Amino acid sequence: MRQLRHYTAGLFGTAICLTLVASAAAAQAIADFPCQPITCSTLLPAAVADPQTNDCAYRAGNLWWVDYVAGSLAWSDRPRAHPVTVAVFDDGFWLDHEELRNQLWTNDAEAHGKAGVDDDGNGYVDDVHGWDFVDNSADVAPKGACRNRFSHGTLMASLVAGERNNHAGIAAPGSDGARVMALRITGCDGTATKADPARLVRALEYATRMGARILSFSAHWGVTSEELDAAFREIADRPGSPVAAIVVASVPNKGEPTAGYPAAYDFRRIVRAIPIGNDDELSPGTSPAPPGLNLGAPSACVIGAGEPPSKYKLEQGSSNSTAILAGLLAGIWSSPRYAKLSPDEFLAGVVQGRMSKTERHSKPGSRSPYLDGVPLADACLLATGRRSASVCRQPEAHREARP
Ligand SMILES: [Ca+2]
Ligand SMILES: [Ca+2]
Ligand SMILES: [Ca+2]
Repeated sequence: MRQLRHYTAGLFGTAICLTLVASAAAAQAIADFPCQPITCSTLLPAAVADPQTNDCAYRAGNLWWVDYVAGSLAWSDRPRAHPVTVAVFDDGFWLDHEELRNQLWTNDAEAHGKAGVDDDGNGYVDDVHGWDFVDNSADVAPKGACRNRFSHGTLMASLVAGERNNHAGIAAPGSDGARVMALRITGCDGTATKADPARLVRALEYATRMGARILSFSAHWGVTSEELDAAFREIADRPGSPVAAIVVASVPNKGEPTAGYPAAYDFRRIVRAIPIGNDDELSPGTSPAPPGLNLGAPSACVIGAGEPPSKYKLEQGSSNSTAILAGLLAGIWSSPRYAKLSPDEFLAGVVQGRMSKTERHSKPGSRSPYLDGVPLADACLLATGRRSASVCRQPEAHREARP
């Protein structure tokens, strides 16, 4: 059995180096294992008797990371009127993977426009589902060594919004409430492509202009620039900003001395993903993070999309925590109860006011019916500033779900 507990790759350079979880060569993505019980998924009970959810990984009890954050409570019986667009800043992703093809943010003007024409006049030609800021192209597919192979961004997008009830694979917390925008800002994972700060600024501007309300960074970097700082400040800090959004930033867990950017920004609208292993413990080697909205989310023994169109991969690392958290927040924020809240209102009233102060009460596998965002008290998320998993470390306390 592979030991899958805590891991993320980390690399800081003197230039901005985007670092993604290195994994491409570690294991070949295969199609059917999500449907077979996997022994690392033992924190929570195995089988899930849930006739309303047909995804085999969920039914096989392999989605501990969904139950751990009570992700099923972010699901909905009815289509969400206002899904939350989650911009996935990564190495691109495979739009045609079975977990993603119905979960994409779409630029309607381009989708119904003319090829070769910038139909919405936003400066990007044929940007239907996002943009490749590395090669300045509408083709957001992973490239280079990731061509037709596993890509980090594909896995991340699936953990944000992997489609529920498609008779396949996983069911992500953001399945019903999140739509993913593909922003390719770095090359294939493991290559730590040096990124141009100006490129990141352009990608940030694009994301917010096109309506992304959550920006997910399963990447971190060591050096920034004034322009990049200013762009993040406008999005994630300034009160009343017209481009206000929530940034979800990974806190690395490979012993890096600092969390890196964007987690290092002390901005009001940044939520940091703290990696929790499937032993219910804080991932060893997790970097120190500034106080603020630091929320624990699963990092290890996580299954997500692999090679297109229908393969899957088992992965580990704080990248996973970030994407899971981004999808969870989108799933909750998009519910009718909260959809009209501003980013600041949502963070103060829901994330800080409720999610970060409660502990898990649900008996795994016995979730409440879909309640469009409530009760959030079931979410096993960590209190602000508490960088331990203590509130979740009660395996004997899998109490009955409250009425
Ligand atoms: Ca356009
Ligand atoms: Ca066009
Ligand atoms: Ca699925």
